[in-house]
Amino acid sequence: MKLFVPFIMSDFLHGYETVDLTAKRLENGQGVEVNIAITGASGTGKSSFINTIRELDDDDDGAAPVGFLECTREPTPYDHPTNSNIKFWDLPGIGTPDYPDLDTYCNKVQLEKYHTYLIFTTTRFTANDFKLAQKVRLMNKKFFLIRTKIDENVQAEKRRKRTQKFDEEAMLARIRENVFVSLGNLLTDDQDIFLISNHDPDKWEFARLTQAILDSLTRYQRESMTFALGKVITRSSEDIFQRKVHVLRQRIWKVATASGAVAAIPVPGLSFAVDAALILRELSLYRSQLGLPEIGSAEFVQLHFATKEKVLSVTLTTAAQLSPYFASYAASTAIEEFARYIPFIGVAIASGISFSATYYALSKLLTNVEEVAKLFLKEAANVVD
Ligand SMILES: Nc1nc2c(ncn2[C@@H]2O[C@H](COP(=O)(O)OP(=O)(O)O)[C@@H](O)[C@H]2O)c(=O)[nH]1
Ligand SMILES: [Mg+2]
Repeated sequence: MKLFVPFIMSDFLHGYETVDLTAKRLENGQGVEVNIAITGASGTGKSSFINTIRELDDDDDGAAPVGFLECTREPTPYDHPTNSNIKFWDLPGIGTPDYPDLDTYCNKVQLEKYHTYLIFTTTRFTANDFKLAQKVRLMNKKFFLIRTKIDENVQAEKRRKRTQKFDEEAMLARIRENVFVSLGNLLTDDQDIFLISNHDPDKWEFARLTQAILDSLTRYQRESMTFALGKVITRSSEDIFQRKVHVLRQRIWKVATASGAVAAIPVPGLSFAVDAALILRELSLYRSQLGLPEIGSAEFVQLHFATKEKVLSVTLTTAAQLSPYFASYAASTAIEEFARYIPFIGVAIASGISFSATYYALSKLLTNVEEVAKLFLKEAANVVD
């Protein structure tokens, strides 16, 4: 236990404020705002993209209106349904009556306030798109060029080449090259061009785009944004799944610190004090983030018996069910109970034990949820095939 004492001691010397802050940050990265600018000419699929990444249908409540021809528009923020700190800003196109030129546009949409810029285009890359890209580069910020409606290109090309062999890779390479050339020297890497369809987020480069957005954010922003990605995207990309595991694992020490500071609730059967509610809440986050189905849901009911059992094994709801995860810490309980009677140092040692026990339990729980989620995804994929 000695290992943890200096760490916790320094936390105590900093007072309870750091702990309060940690507890607040634990709430899904609340308090960190992420503004993502969605821009480009009208009809290029900006609103559709916002709906797709939020996993909403176009006619769902709160979805961005899709298919509206040119209309007077203000920049409109769309909150992510589970994290209002993430805002996708549907920006109007430059050259419309209210935004006749780039300067007016930049002032009205407050171009400098965004963290990441996505410039949308379909068949024609316009002069305004070019100017906007130039402006973002001048602000020393990153932009991505999004070429939408790839599904339509694929369909058209297939129709045309009915009798010959259709080479999708070659067609995609051609589209990428065209966009890259239109950008002059504004982009140095053609991998900053993303070929997507808003109607098929599990195809082409939709998943790669979501990853690139994450990469462009700071660590705290990345955490909120990663958690905001929904089931469809998580399940369609192994990479996003692994990123979620990674972000959840990085959080463990923060949760353990918060738990170490409020050691209060004994774990039944172990006379052992940890913040069980905090651990159970975190476990529930692991399950929902890694895409495990709710017990009793249609998806759950269809699973094989063995998989059901596994899903149930990580669906804990009471402090008593956590006991096995602390079993190897039982031996140090006596030290903790004793240490409580020694002021200050005693609190630090007691907290140290809660910290390490919580850390240990969360690591184990996350590993288990990861394993079960992979098993579940494999089974779900087989059902689709
Ligand atoms: N086939 C196809 N149609 C799309 C795609 N993205 C958007 N659309 C359609 O294009 C039209 C304009 O889309 P919208 O999102 O309103 O464009 P915005 O004006 O840029 O916001 C709508 O009819 C959409 O359904 C796509 O990736 N593939
Ligand atoms: Mg729109």
